[in-house]
Amino acid sequence: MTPNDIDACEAAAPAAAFTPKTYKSAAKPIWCPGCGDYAVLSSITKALAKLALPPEDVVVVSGIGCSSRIPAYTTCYGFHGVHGRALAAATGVKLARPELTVLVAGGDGDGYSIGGNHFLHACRRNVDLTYIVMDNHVYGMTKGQPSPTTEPDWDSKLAPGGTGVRAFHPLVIALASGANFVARAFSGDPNGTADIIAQAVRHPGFSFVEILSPCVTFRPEQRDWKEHTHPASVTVTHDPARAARRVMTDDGLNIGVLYAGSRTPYPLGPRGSPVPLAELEAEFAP
Ligand SMILES: Cc1ncc(C[n+]2csc(CCOP(=O)(O)OP(=O)(O)O)c2C)c(N)n1
Ligand code: SF4
Repeated sequence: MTPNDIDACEAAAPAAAFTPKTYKSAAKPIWCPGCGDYAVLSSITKALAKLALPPEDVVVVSGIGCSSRIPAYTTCYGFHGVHGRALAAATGVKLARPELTVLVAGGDGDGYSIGGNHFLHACRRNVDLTYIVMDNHVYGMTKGQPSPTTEPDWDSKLAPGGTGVRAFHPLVIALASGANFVARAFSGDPNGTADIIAQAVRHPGFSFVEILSPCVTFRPEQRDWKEHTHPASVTVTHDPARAARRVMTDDGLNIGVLYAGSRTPYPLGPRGSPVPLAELEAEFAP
């Protein structure tokens, strides 16, 4: 074949199809057998295939935890950073490269304990990111300590009799802080979760997807989520107060897109005219 023949063949070939496999790296996940995070990884790859996003146009950013291993298992660009700082790193990536799709992934310990403050301000800023939290109500990687979403009476070797401390409510916090899209998903429904993630990516601004993802090792009873999760009986609302009232009073197991807002996302281009550095230095000169 001459180079011209090759050009002609390429022109005639259909555009490269994106399948979930396109986004799966050769690295083999080391999660415990049965961990919910396997299915979340699969949902992320299905969502990206549905959106037909070239892997090189997607960045997956995480902190530390079993769930935060996700970037290594994808073919997208990845950043596995420090514990609780994934949202800060992701915000920097999006501001520097607004044309990229930025997903942030991690656990409830990473996102709501050490990263709690960053979570509030990411919701407030409303930068166009998709934040996926695999919530198993425990620190899996460090062997079973209670997390902010752990039930107060969960009895374990590390917290005998339970912590007695009320659980954090991530969806209400997200709504109160300004997240522009709020959904709850369940890892046991990978197709439904993929659909929710795809909607979250498409929605402008800060999208928050809380995924119930069982830790079968330290919370084996979470296998029962399969029997108890159910589709939300209400349709999505655009009113944050209404959404907050609903999630404050629901059973914590209803699945679906619960809120879709219309706040203007944080502007990604340059803002205002930069002040020359010399001028600023002069102001602070002794
Ligand atoms: C600054 C810092 N503090 C504490 C740790 C220890 N640490 C690693 S992962 C983790 C919690 C992980 O829990 P979660 O985010 O819920 O993820 P999971 O492992 O359950 O997926 C902690 C406390 C750390 N790596 N760095
Ligand atoms: S410890 Fe829990 S969260 Fe971590 S891989 Fe095992 S099952 Fe998953």
